[in-house]
Amino acid sequence: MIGAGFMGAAHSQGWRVAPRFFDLPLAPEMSVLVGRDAARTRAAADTWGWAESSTDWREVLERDDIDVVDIVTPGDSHAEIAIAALAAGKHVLCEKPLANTVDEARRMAEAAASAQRLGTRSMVGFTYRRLPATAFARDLIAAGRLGDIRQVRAEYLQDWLSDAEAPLTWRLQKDRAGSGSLGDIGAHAVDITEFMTGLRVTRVAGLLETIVSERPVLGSASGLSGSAGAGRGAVTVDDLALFTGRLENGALASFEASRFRLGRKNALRVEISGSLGSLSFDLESPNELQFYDATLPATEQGFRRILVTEPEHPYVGAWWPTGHMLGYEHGFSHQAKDFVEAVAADEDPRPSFADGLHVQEVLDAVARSSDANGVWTGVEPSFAPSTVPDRAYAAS
Ligand code: SOE
Repeated sequence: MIGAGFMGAAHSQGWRVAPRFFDLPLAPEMSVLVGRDAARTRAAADTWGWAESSTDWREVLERDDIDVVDIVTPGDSHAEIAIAALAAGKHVLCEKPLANTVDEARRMAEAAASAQRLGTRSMVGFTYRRLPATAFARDLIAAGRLGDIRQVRAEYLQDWLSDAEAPLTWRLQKDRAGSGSLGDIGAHAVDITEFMTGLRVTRVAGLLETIVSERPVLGSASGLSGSAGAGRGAVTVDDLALFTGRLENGALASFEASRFRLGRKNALRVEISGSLGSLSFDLESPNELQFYDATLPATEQGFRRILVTEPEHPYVGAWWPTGHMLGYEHGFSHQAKDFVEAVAADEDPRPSFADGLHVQEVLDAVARSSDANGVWTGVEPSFAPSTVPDRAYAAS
């Protein structure tokens, strides 16, 4: 695994736990954790369960005993590491968003397509697809329970930047993170919409806004690029992304990504309305799905809360007895499980790098729309080796 920050901890949990709950066809061995600082990486490796640590990812890619590379670094290094790892014949799991630019993402998707011909697999870490409730929502929609999809509202709301004195970090620097709320959390809103509905976003119109343009710099510990010393530094990404999307069936979707919605801590919310019913999900209540079934008699209609905690629900059977809750970290175990199973079965896991490229193209179209004062902008497909709708791929 390359990268030793917050996502490193989350992915480590996934790799460590998945084989203990799921009967996997291959046993993942947590070999090497790679980070920039030798002492901190060694300590993280010990805490998270990696056998070795290193500060040189290139050297690690040369090793014959490494089969899988998990990339959890900031977006500015995804392309270089992923392309090198695929060229070295390693299966690659890469954190979202796939890259910082469409160009990088396209090169990654091309590398993945070449590697795929040699049996080397790759996948993007849109982990929220792998919660029981979101996977079950996808199943209900694929089974036609909502009828024709007519409207979607998808938002990802956090508030950790509301304090104008919160420090500048790499997530607020365009050269490191690519974009702000748009790529960090808006990418999830786009992916979960496409995953649940099986419909792609084809056009967008939106606006990006930077609400606090300068923040305190905390010195060398900040992980900032360039020569940012102490003092204040510029925020070079969006804080708020608001956009409308046209789905491929003609339905409209509204999207919001903000890290300034005070009180909303991690609210990835999706509400999908069709001709036969509606579904609503909120990550702040991750085990629940609200389902409105308009085929019931008018006297019995109403949103009902489905607790997605039964062994019959996706992924749940491997965990606790009926009715016991799962949380944020379980998505990472499910991600590790699905990835290992796909590798063992010689299949391409989803979301593929081509899927990740498509999300990048949506983000890019939103940025272009915003630059043009919110005009409708086409999502330009630059490369499409894998266009199989997700529901055709039995990920759960
Ligand atoms: C930070 O905003 C962050 O950790 C994102 O980077 C993740 O993708 C999201 O799952 C939670 O919030």
